[in-house]
Amino acid sequence: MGFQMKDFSLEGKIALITGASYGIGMAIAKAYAAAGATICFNDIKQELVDKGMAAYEEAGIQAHGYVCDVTDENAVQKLVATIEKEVGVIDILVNNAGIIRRIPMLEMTAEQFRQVVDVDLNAPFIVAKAVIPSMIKKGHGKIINICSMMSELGRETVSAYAAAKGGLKMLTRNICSEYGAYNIQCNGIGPGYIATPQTAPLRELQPDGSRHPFDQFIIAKTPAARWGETEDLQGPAVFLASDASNFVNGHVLYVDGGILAYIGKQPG
Ligand code: NAP
Ligand code: GCO
Repeated sequence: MGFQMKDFSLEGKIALITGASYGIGMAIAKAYAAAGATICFNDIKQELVDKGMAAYEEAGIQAHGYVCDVTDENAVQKLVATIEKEVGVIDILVNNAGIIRRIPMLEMTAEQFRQVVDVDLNAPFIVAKAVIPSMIKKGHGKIINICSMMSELGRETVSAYAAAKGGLKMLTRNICSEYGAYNIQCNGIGPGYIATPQTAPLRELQPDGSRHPFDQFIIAKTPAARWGETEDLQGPAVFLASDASNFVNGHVLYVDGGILAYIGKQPG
């Protein structure tokens, strides 16, 4: 059977998007709901889950929200068991929850480094490990890891984040290698610089009203000449969750307005 538009549909699918009470996770969840999926999400605090639930309701989406720290393996196992009981087996997992700490490496403590790696790398392992057994039984599954420009590039102050997101790219390839034979596709999305609260400090206006130097730097570095919006990630996320991408596995899809393709503005 050749291509049909319904290959992009997520009708009847159950998706878990971690840390999706705002930002990139919520934009992806809204796109999945529009494509027909049932949305489950978690966040680390009750206030965030409440805020997320209210936003989904306002958008006409009946989401299932749970409090769960993705670094706590017991809590994650319980979360997945609860979703299976209350909603059904998870067809699509998006490992979105993440943190960043912008501290020069020589000033960063080993504990701070570990915290970032714990949320951005260990947690995707923990959540994927919790959902894969039921995906194997069901005969299919999609795992999408939210990577970063820092899966490929380094920069001052983000050593832990870059180490974790680079590791997440390799975890993506390894899950593909280990479970591809069970019809599980594990891919990554590498967002470019996206306007969310996580990047707000990099976009703050200066006391004289001018744009933050980092903001100007990103505009100059991006062929699209703008920051990304969370909506820019919606189409790629639906594609990677849908049957249209069933032979795409172990890939990181960079959604970056062209940053990784560009050497940078020539002088003069
Ligand atoms: P974000 O500020 O990174 O937040 C994601 C959500 O995860 C927040 O609600 C956060 O709660 C939650 N979270 C943090 N630790 C958690 C834990 N242990 N358990 C459960 N939830 C936890 O938002 P974002 O900018 O939308 O980023 C989403 C993902 O995209 C992250 O993985 C990020 O690294 C990645 N990313 C972002 C950009 C960008 O430009 N914004 C670019 C590339 C990749 P709190 O609010 O309490 O922290
Ligand atoms: C930073 C940023 C980034 C982005 C993103 C890029 O301080 O450089 O926060 O790391 O958020 O992950 O893809």
